[in-house]
Amino acid sequence: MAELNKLQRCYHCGALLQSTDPKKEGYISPDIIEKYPEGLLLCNNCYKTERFTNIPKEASFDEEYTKILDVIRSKKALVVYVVDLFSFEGSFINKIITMLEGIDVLVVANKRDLLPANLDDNDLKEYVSHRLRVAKFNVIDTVITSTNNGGYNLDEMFKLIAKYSEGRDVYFVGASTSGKSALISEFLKQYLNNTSKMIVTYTFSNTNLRGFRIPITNKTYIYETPGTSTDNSLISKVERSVYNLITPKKEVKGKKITLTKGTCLLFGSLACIELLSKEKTVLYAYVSDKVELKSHKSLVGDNAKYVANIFEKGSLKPASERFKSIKDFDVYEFQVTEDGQRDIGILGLGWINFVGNKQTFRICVPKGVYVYTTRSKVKNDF
Ligand SMILES: Nc1nc2c(ncn2[C@@H]2O[C@H](COP(=O)(O)OP(=O)(O)OP(=O)(O)O)[C@@H](O)[C@H]2O)c(=O)[nH]1
Ligand SMILES: [Mg+2]
Repeated sequence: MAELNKLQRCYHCGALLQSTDPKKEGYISPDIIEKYPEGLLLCNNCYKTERFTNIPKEASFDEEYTKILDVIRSKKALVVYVVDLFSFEGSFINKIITMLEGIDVLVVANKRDLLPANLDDNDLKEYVSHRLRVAKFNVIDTVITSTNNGGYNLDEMFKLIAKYSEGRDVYFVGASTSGKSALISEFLKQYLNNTSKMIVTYTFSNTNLRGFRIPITNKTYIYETPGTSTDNSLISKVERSVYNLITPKKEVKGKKITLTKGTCLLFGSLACIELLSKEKTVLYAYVSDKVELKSHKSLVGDNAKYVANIFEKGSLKPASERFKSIKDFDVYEFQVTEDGQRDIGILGLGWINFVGNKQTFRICVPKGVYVYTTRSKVKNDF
């Protein structure tokens, strides 16, 4: 029951949440509180009537893809796991992790150009490897790359693939838009075919899934697999014009902002993070430079109006035609329990970095977009 202290009010009707009397206003089932201790949001009644999706979720998984993973497993192939450093949290799909258990994974952490130039690559490498190992990937090595601006560490990546493939097939796996095709096209620029086989577009057995197959010896190949779903990312939820604005094209520099109790930070007309607790918090926001960042006084107490006022008019850019009314948004509450530098992120949009000090944040995002909190990827001086 102590958990109830965290929950406070239902974000839709504003009733005080309680789990003692189902007939009274603000009732929330105790099992929901136990299941989602990160903090929630809606009384049972609002949950039922509004059908809010209030669970941060991972991307969906295409069952056909298991057929490719089965082959990778049976061959004990080398997996080149491509992750997008800007949208790193989109890289974790439980089913893939489970199916690749015990398989050697070379991690290619791509889009280095989007992170601050002064960041130490070794720290980044350590961060990425650690996170993937904790997720139970069998990481044998990690390389930080970029295909932009003439390429970064691509030769090192090619060397590592040659080193670790050891007569095995190699599969490029990773979320859609992580950069697999871009990396393979860089590979092809320096590739010399010394085999009797051809490069083909290959259809994976018993599937409709296709990708390049490039011979590396007369018996082994590099396979490009289709990207896994990013349907929990903002990039897959907004229209093309908005996608182009939220996807950074160059180095993302942290923008320093101070939040005080009851103020929120707006990310265009797409999301907002509000500080509910009293500790003044300095943060650095990492988003595309096309996303307007603005601090705003919260309209506490009437959430429907609060979100509507901010997003309905779409006055800050970018704004999506698909997300305008309160019903189009999910609202989460995070209570920070860890010390040290933390991130709270909105997948596909960016993240904030701050020092954990038991703050409570309320985060409002387009429905179905994954919101996460982790130890920080890019550290700042506070
Ligand atoms: N900034 C930056 N953008 C990159 C980099 N590599 C790829 N991109 C861009 O990211 C987008 C997706 O790249 P792709 O290579 O098509 O990604 P993919 O993994 O093949 O995606 P799927 O085919 O959907 O699985 C494109 O717009 C690329 O230009 C990089 O190193 N830095
Ligand atoms: Mg591709």
